[in-house]
Amino acid sequence: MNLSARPLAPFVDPLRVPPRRVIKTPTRLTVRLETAIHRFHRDMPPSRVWAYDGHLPGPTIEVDRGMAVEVRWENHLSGRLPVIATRSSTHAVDGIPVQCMPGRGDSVPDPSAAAISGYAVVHLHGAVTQATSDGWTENLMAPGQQTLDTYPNDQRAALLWYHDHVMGITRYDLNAGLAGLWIIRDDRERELELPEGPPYELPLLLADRNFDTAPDGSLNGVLLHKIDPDVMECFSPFTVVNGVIWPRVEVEPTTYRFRVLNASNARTYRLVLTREGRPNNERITQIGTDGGLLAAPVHLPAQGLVLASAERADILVDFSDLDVGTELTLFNNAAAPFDGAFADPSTAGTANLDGLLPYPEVLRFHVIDGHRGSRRPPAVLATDFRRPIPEDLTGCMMRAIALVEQESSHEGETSTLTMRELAKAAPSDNPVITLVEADQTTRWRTVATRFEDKTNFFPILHQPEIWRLINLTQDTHPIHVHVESFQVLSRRPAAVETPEGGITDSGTRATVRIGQEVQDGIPHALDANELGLKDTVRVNANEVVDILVRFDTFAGRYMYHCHILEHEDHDMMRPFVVMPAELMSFM
Ligand SMILES: [Cu+2]
Repeated sequence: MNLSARPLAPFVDPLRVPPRRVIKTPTRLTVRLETAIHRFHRDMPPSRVWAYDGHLPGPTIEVDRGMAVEVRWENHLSGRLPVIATRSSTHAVDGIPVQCMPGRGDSVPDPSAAAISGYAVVHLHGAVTQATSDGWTENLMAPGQQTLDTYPNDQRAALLWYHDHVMGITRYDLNAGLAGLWIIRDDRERELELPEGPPYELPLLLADRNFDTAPDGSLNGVLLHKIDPDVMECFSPFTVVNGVIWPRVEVEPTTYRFRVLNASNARTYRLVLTREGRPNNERITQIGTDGGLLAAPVHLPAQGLVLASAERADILVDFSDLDVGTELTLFNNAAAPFDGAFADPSTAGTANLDGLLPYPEVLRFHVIDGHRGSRRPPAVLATDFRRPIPEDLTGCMMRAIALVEQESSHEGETSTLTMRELAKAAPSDNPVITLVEADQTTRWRTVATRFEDKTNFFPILHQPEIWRLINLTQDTHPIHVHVESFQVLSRRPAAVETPEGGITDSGTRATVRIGQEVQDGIPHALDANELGLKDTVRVNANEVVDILVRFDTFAGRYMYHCHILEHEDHDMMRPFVVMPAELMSFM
């Protein structure tokens, strides 16, 4: 197989903008989950997909803050899952990793996935909603059924997204197409006179996809979710932007606002804009993140804009100095699986087969004639939050969660990833995770490993808490907390020791030295674009991340989980229940 020849021509299809539903008054909408036909590329046959209102991505709901929207989600999905899910018995063929290759090759379709018939549940990621409208993973809607959810939208302006959340099969339902954008707008954003709506504000929903091949080797358009024995996540070779593989975007010589979301199952993107083969990220300014505006505009990190699954960035790109005819190309420069290691942006545009990145292309900008002028962002953006100071943290309850990979005891079975909730251990408890931090040593026993284990986290309304995420694995996990944004307090290196046999079904034995440098090439520090309000945070290998959570609006049962969908489906998800203080004594 010749990977240097692209199986599809890059940058030939124009960028599509999903249909918009702009809402200015309290409204009831109907959105149909439908089987539809979708064309991902001019030169590939159309694909069967599952999509909201038949569009991939679904319609973008744009709503002013405080305008409540009721959505009747109607499930009209028909037929079986429009994705062939396969598992290969080998990692590489002729030295090329199977995940880099289009087509199923020798891999075998999974009959259980082939029987999936369209159960769905919709979650609005980033929304502050009643628990009953949060898309609890087990509250399913079968084809022919519907649910009515209420979204108050009483929260700061931000890019949210709605997507499927079915227990155990979220990875397939998203791969099939069930995702769409939801934008909340508010007065503060309008005071800043930021571009609003096309042509100067455009969403970019990124996702990697693979397709099956016809006997002649050409792509036949059938979606393919492929895993192999060494890599439990699905990493696909083609980058799709708003439903189009490697689109081209015509831009006038002015400032554009792009609302970027990584909606991939597992792939982390490190985006590098290039001009004539050189990195050109200086023309990008980031103004917002998952939870909306940052306090001040920031430059991108030196290596590029890193977005793991579910992370968002609100960026301004200034094309005003460019001649008509100039081309700029956006590449992905992140290896998969991703562990947080630094990558030199000058390598952007090169394939990396070991890093499961055969085609680094994302999209290309063409500068055309039109309005010329640049728009600098104001120096002050958000004024409604500040970074926590030490006094804010005094007396905060701290909860600890270990991210753990447990190898299967059965030959040939993939590992299980779990989020292990920890509690302070008694002297007699064994095994424990020992946390060593400066001159302090604490011991923690494991109190939950699987989703079905008993609920341990009952955060109290209005009381801030520190959640400590301890990564005992060798990969990055983007951890998402439902219902309210949090602030990331710190990202620190950690030397992790897990003795042989230290990880069992119910117990965890490890020593974690927080703050001890590890020679791993990973910059264990917070980037400037992580100092805003986040709902998903990357926890890299050899790392401990502390976040400050506070639930201020709704009591009820919610979830937190890894947003690598193959991990979420294989048990990196746990419930928590927000409680009013006055009810705690009755528990
Ligand atoms: Cu994960």
